[in-house]
Amino acid sequence: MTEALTIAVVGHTNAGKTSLLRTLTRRADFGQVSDRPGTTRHAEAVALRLDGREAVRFIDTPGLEDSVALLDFLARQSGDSRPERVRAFLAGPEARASFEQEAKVLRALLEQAGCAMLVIDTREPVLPKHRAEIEILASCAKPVMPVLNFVRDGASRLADWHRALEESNLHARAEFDVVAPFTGAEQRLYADLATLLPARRAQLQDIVEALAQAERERRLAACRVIASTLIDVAAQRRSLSAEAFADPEQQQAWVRDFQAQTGRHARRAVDELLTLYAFGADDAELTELPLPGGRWEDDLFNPELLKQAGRRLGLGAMIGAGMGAVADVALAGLSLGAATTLGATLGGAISGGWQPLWRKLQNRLDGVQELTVEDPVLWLLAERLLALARALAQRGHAAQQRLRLGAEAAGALGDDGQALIDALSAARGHPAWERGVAGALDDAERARLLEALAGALRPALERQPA
Ligand SMILES: Nc1nc2c(ncn2[C@@H]2O[C@H](COP(=O)(O)OP(=O)(O)OP(=O)(O)O)[C@@H](O)[C@H]2O)c(=O)[nH]1
Ligand SMILES: [Mg+2]
Repeated sequence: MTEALTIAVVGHTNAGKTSLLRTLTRRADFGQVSDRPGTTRHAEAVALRLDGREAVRFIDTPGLEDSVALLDFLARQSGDSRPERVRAFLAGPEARASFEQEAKVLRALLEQAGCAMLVIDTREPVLPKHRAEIEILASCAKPVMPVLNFVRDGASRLADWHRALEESNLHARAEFDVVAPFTGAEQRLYADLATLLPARRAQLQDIVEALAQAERERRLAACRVIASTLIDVAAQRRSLSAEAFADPEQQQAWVRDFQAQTGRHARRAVDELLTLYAFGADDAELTELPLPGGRWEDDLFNPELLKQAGRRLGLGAMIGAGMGAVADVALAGLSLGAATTLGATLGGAISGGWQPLWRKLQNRLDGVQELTVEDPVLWLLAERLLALARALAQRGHAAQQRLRLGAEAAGALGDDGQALIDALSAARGHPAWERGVAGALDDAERARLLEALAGALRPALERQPA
């Protein structure tokens, strides 16, 4: 097996070296990231693992500080070639004194790495210190791949940097925004690296393919998470006896419990999506996904949002049509039925000689009230989980800001929504398909519906938001 490629990540302090590594390795917990200069103090390795093995070994390094003075110092070292002069410097006393930080960087590049990624904050003007940095790195005689960072920032001076790099004979380069990476930027980065490392071409091509495969698998897994949750909620059904229903307090508690249970299904999906995209479920930045009107999962029963979802579903003012019977119960998004659907399901299964038992059951169920969710709730839930999955797929693991999902969730389903809702109606007759209930049943039929729904969700997940 080919040995993992080792890449030293170098550059000026605060250029985003540690941030780049968080994003490339999907490790939000790697190293320390801060606006303070000189955050990373030592060279530290971190691996990109693909298919269970180390594909790339990165070495994060401290920022290069006094590059102009160091370049001058290197020129005065003894040795016939530039790498020899760097070695002489590393063996000398200054590598432990005034150039201690720089020595750590050069040692990592010269002794451990096969190449360097030079991270550049493109908001900075090109200064002599940057040119000196490039000269110093060239002295190590290893391929250097500039990674232009902060390219989405309004202050980015991209054209100046393109020119400066070409003047320094660095013709390959990658553009990146570590906080919000462009789709495919990561794969392009490794593909471009192959032009600098021809001997590693096949290995880098494998990495590109493994990354693409991992992305496809994550996307499919995300669709399955969403599909399974939609089945849970479509299947969700709770009954209440006629007497209990007559008591307003019990009735309201029943509705609240039902809504809370829907919220728990939604929350589980959120947690699973966070884990899938390697954002910790207890990640402080993501414990809340603030939306107008309160907590993410409570909002699923927000009457105004439901009305909007109902309009997108072509239902007009239909929402809550079943609520006329109980004006004192807030039933936005919920349907009330006298256990008829459950009766129908049992009725289908119990035939012939079972008629007497069936009649008994029917009597028992008489007067029993049932709650189920209306289609707009499913629609809203599907839209939000899709929007979340999309946002997570595009989020760099260096992102420092809390993820905010707002109005862009509306419309996430596009034209695929109606078919999805129609397909979900199959789950309504199967209360046992709700995970977590007593007697929950994950049968082949549920699995088939799950796969069909996941397949239907995929185009919507792959579509880039406008
Ligand atoms: N918006 C945005 N912020 C970024 C980007 N890259 C880095 N940052 C921020 O820039 C600051 C410095 O990032 P670090 O990753 O700590 O930089 P570094 O190069 O490792 O810095 P030292 O360890 O001090 O040498 C942090 O506040 C990051 O959140 C980017 O592409 N976009
Ligand atoms: Mg750092």
